[in-house]
Amino acid sequence: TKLSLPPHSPLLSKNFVYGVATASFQIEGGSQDRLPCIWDTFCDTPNKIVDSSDGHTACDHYNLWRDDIDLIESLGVDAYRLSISWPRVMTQDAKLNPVGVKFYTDILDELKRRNIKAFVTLYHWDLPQHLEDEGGWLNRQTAYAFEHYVNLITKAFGDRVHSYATLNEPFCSAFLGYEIGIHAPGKVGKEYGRKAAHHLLLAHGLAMSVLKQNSPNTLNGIVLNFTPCYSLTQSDEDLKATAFADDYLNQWYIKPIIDAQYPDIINQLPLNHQPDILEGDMELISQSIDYLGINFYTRQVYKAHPTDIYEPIAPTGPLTDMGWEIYPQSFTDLLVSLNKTYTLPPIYITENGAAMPDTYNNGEVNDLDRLSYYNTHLNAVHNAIEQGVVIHGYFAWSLMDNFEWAEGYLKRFGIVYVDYKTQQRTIKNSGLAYKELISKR
Ligand code: GBH
Repeated sequence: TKLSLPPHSPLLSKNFVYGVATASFQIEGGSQDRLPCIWDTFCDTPNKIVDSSDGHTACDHYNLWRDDIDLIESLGVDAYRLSISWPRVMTQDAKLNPVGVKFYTDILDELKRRNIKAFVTLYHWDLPQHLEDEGGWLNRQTAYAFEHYVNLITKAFGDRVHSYATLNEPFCSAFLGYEIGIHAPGKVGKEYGRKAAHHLLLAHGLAMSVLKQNSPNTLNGIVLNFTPCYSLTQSDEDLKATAFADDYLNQWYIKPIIDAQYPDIINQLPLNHQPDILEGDMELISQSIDYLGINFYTRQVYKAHPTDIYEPIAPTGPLTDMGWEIYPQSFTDLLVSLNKTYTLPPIYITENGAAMPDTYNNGEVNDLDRLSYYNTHLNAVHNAIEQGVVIHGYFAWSLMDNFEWAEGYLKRFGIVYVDYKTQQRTIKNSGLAYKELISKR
């Protein structure tokens, strides 16, 4: 029932940053005070969300944020990673919405007062619906709309923020949202995914320029997710298929940022699947970042597919409630291999965690499986640092149970339990163990 690391681990030093993470649409509710976004529309579309739920109330953080900051403080964390709802802080005619801006400046002021570092993500998937109506991330203009929003909001926030991330997981927006359609806006087509990805990366680049101007003293970067790819066999065809999957799903988002180019497989794609890259785009995208945020949950095994290129193999090993394999070694392998492949700035693990069963007993929430996931994965981070990877912090996903996108409220990732009837929060045993680890440093 404890999180334990080797004695003298860098993860036990005071300057290693521990935090908890959330995202606006997943916790806030309070939708009456903001513009509609693509996730509102997606939730209103039949058969997209497993429990037919939506984000209109969620964890009611919109009203309960003061209590939630108390909760965050009580965990003893150094940092809180939150995201800004673009549709809350901007109006349809591209001006700041003072009500939305005040919601966040109040939160940021309160965090500052309590000495909790604010890690602010500027886009965690809640695109204003009116921009989607103009084509969303398939429209290059959306990148410029993002640049404009980032310019206004970072000026409004002034010096309240410790770190900015331009985007959370452009892979999810592009691939899940515009290529296979299981996330908002639910577009399906191989001709869409790469184009959306390029406009997202362009938006990142444009926003980086703004951040360098408006906010030179914050730690500015991007958050990418990685699902490391393993080949089922050592046969040439399986290895080749797996390498393709890795380039298509993972390297596609980091290589342009660090090396100013897409993976070579771009030349194997049909012309109408390729993005429109204009002069100057790759320079914008590859500007230096102060840190790289990495989100990690699981790995995936592949084999060659007779007609398509690669085929994912259904995992067998131990699984989380999401059906994702628990394979902590792949976390270490991923970090070591990224460090070998690229010249990287310091890394922050901006999300790691698991949906697992909780049992409520006498005011105690027992979630031993989640606790053990955290234990093995924190040790995986330790092992990566031992092998030379520079990692400055770790954020648990998530602070509390919340709207898990297409899974609705059925999957629980929190280290704090949320009773959605009463909105009561209860720190789970994993949360208590996290708190203890942090305080024992
Ligand atoms: C994150 O996405 C999000 O940032 C966060 O909002 C979300 O709540 C959290 O994770 C939990 O889902 O799809 O079976 O092939 C992570 C998304 C998870 C996408 C792992 C790729 C690979 C397993 N990634 N997934 S599978």
